Amino acid sequence: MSDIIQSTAEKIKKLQVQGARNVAIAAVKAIQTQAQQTKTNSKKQFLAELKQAQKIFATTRETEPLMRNAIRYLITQTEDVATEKVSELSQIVNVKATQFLRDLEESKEIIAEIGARRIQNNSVVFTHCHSSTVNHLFAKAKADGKNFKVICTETRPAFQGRITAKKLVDLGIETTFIVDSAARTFMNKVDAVFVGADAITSEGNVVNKIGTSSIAVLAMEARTPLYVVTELLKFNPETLSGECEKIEHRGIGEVWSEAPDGLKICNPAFDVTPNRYIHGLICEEGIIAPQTIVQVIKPKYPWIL
Ligand code: RUB
Repeated sequence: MSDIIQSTAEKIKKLQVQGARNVAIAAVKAIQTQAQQTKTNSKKQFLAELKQAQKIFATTRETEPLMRNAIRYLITQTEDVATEKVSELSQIVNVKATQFLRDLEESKEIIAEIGARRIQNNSVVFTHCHSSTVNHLFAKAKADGKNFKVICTETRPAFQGRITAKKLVDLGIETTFIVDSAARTFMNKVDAVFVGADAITSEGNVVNKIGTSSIAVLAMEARTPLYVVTELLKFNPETLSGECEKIEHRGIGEVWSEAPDGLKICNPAFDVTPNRYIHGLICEEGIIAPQTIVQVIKPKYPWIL
């Protein structure tokens, strides 16, 4: 197993690489590098090495179907080619990985373009955690000349909201940073909520950073639309056949590093927002009802099902 797989997996586990997109991109790039450096000398060995990497990445962060889909795509594309030559297989991985990353980048641009239209001039929007896709949408709205303010939660326990806040300040967007429990206090002053996604189920329920579902309830109570800003490839195909998306539980030290002995601490990283709380999924195919995810994904990414 090449070092690049181990070291990338470690970075993902430790949140040095954060957010579903960045996690998937890091895993794809690591596999691409491994394929270039491979010392295997048969197709069987080459595929076994890819599958070993797939196994390692699957244990890094459980709730990341974009990463799983990306790796599965690379493996099936490689399995399907007729050649037995390792040099050609390694070239296939290179080409497919490059293409996958380019398509992902293109989706991000399309999503930002569509989503930015839902930010009204002189409005206030709300976000939670750090989603690179949501941030890109905000950057696009700003570049389009929209004047708007953002309210951003700190996002306990790992404070990913600080990443969002720093980036928004750098973009020159007026941002107010609040503790998670202040969300209800501010919701009445908000015109729209934009959050990212880690996973989408076949029913159109969305798994995102812990606290998202509470924010969705607050948004509904305040009649504020909540948009999920996401690439379609965060869909988990296993949910179609009845599997539930697994919710990652992280170390308790993230919550309280010097907790008293005997205290039980629980640290789920994500929660599920049911489709009825979601005004729309802003994805590369447009703004869609979450319940239509399977219909929309089928023609676009038939390989995923
Ligand atoms: C990050 C998180 C983000 C999604 C979407 O959680 O929940 O909202 O991953 O991000 P963590 P992106 O910090 O635990 O990875 O839009 O960048 O894919």
